Amino acid sequence: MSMTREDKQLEEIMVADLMIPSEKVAHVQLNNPLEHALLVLIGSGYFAVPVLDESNKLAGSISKTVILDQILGNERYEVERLSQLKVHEVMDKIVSVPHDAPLIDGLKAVIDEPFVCVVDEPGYFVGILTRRAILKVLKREYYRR
Ligand code: 4BW
Repeated sequence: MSMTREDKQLEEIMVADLMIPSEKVAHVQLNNPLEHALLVLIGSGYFAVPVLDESNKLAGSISKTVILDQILGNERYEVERLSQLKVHEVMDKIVSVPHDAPLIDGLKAVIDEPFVCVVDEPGYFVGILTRRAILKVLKREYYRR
């Protein structure tokens, strides 16, 4: 009989056990205009989302703040820049964790960031690990012990 996530001890939980799989993660592509990225961010309600290349490898992340900074001119928002600039020109670098890393590696990564991207061995994006997912496991452990 296979062990469910709930049966596992904290030390046995892997990043892949807790991640949101890639098909459920809102994301954008390197060559998308900022206009598209802003629509995805507003439509999804998230503050920041991962950026992927054409082969689904992780390239970075983009946030509402970065986009607004880019279009802020001296006297007005230069909204025309939303169609002129591409995501790869303004995105942030991002850290990632391997899918088979232990939970503690994911926990360390989400101390400073709200989520961390999860990659497989060749570097393909497979999902994200959020603060929320980690905090839920820690809460369960708190009451179990
Ligand atoms: O649309 C939402 N649905 C739910 N259930 N919760 C949401 C939603 N939007 C925000 N939240 C909550 C979550 O608790 O607010 C927190 C901060 O959101 P954020 O950062 O600033 O947009 C959320 O915390 P979290 O689940 O630990 O997620 C941390 C960050 O991970 C989010 C967002 O940048 C990213 N993220 C989470 N789920 C995602 C995602 N990015 C893309 N696709 C997803 N499915």
